[in-house]
Amino acid sequence: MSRARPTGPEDRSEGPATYDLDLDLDLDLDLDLDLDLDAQEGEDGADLGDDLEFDAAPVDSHRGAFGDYGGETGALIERTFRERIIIVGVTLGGGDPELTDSDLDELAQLVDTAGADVVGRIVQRRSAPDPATYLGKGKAAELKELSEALDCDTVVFDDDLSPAQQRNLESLLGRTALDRTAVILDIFAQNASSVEGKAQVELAQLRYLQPRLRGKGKGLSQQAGGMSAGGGARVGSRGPGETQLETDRRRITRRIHKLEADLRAISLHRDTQYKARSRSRAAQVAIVGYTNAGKSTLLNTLSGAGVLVEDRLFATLDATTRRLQLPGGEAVLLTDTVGFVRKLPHQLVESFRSTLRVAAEADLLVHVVDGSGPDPQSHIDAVREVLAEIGAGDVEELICFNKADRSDEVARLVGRNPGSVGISAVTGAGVEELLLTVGDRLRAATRVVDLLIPFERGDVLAEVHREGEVLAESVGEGGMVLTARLDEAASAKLAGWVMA
Ligand SMILES: Nc1nc2c(ncn2[C@@H]2O[C@H](COP(=O)(O)OP(=O)(O)OP(=O)(O)O)[C@@H](O)[C@H]2O)c(=O)[nH]1
Ligand SMILES: [Mg+2]
Repeated sequence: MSRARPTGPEDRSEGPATYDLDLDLDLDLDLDLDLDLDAQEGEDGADLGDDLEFDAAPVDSHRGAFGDYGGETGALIERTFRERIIIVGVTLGGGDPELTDSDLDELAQLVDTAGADVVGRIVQRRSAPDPATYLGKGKAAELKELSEALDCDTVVFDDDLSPAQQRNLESLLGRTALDRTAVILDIFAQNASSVEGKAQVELAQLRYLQPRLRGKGKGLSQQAGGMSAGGGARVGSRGPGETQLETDRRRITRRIHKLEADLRAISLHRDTQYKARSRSRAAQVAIVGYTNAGKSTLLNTLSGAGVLVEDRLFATLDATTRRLQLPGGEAVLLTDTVGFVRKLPHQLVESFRSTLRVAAEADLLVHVVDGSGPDPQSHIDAVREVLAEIGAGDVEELICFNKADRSDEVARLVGRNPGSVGISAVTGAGVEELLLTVGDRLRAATRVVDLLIPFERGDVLAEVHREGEVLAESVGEGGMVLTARLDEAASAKLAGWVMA
């Protein structure tokens, strides 16, 4: 099969047509990433729900530290052994139990990616979550029995638990109770490698942690102190609880402010680079999609970018940009982005907002969908939801069904979705057509105009070159005559010079 050759005529003299535009943020930001919140679980007694009478006896059976919000940043999970985990899903209201099941399949994959084993699952149908334990009382008791029978370390709920629910469940079960958000945050923490990525993930974790600081019943706090993954007895001292809690709160708040300031600085730096790139006249194309859809594989196939590709969720956290030449000769800047998932934690969306701006500011989104998966449409919907949340809902979107080498379903999906393309990012099949379509879609979003610029207006001449693609230029009467391809914004700015 033919592979895309991103080498255009202009570039032959300069070698390969791809340029490494990796944003090396060599700012001296003093990010101080080893957060040491050594006593963040202030001892505030077993603060259980008002109407609950749980047996909050100290727990001495469970080994897990998964969810022990330990002092080490990025350490929500115990990794010295594989924790045994029970996952829990609730179908609410008139919801579809099959959907709960497929959500739980995905949660199992997330737990596995985080480095733990799913040993059981429990589902329930309820009209609304129980305010105290999310599950109903009877089902919660069943969960406790199952936890003991399977000797599990941690239970993970597919939906968000409130800090109080989490606390109540832990007291009842004698085990760590977590939610999907915590697992996703944990995976992100494991995968973060750049300064910016680490800061973004840490910020999201702290925002998650902050309302849970008061979180643990007495028994568990003592337990956690003795078993912390990060080592050391963090919660050992029985100091005046409230005071310690206040201190911890303040430290977290300070740290959050510091991270926010650092990220603002990085974002400013990015703005400068973005402006420099805009001047390069190349259209911006962002590759977006569900996690594991094949976005990085596609960027690598197109540009030899060498981006990490793994059969693993959230392998990519940092945006990587490469310049490449479309078959029509025009240059585009192609950016690989972080993958999305159903119920992506809002803390992460918030923290990654600046990275994701690349999608909001793109001229075109190539939305990669795993066409071999069980339910591509639900992935498309989830991605569009996040895109809307980050202000990219209105950007032109080109749906690209991937993994055609693995499933015939891809061809059927393309047939059912006019305007979409089918590819295999691995073999390169269909990639040529994808690039042609990208070129067409970009051209459709621009228009070609003739401009007359007076000789003395060198500034306007420069602006046309900067903002548009000049196709022809000649000397006319009283000025330069230019034929240029302009996007909407540039057309508006230069409207005064357009020839009638
Ligand atoms: N069979 C097949 N596998 C593919 C194809 N494209 C990607 N994959 C595989 O799918 C897995 C995920 O690929 P990535 O490129 O890392 O996916 P991604 O969308 O960047 O994922 P995240 O960065 O985790 O969001 C890897 O195991 C790839 O080898 C394809 O066209 N065919
Ligand atoms: Mg990737």
